[in-house]
Amino acid sequence: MRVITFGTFDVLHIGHINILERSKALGNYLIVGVSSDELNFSKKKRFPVYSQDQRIKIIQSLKFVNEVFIEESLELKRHYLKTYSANILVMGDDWSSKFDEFKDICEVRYLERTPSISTTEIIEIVKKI
Ligand code: C2G
Repeated sequence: MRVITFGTFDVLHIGHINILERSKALGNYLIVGVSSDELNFSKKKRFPVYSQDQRIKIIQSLKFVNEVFIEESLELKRHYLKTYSANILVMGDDWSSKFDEFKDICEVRYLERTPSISTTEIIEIVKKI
């Protein structure tokens, strides 16, 4: 089974590792769409701390990740799901119901987020040090 997931994965933390590990466990081939710097800027009005090349290299080096590509646009989900022949789309439950429209071409699963950690929180903590 080919599993696909998407994310920014900026300032990699245990919540990212947990969801990638659990995603892989749902199948045997894990594909990760890492959002581009431009996509982040358009969504959040700031660039990620780590550049897209760094984020891609980090995600590629994880043992449970098989393939990585750049997610250029949120509007291209269906295209990516088809291009990578995904059987299962996984996202954290902060995205609950947001991708249900793709249930016609693959299974859509929302996994529980790891509590009490996020990139934004890490940035705030580091700022205070
Ligand atoms: N995540 C998690 N637990 C946390 C933090 C994040 O399970 N404590 C999950 C999110 O739910 C998401 C993945 O880790 O599924 C990546 O999170 P982000 O890097 O914050 O990605 P996001 O900005 O949600 O980008 O097309 C969708 C976007 O590209 C998703």
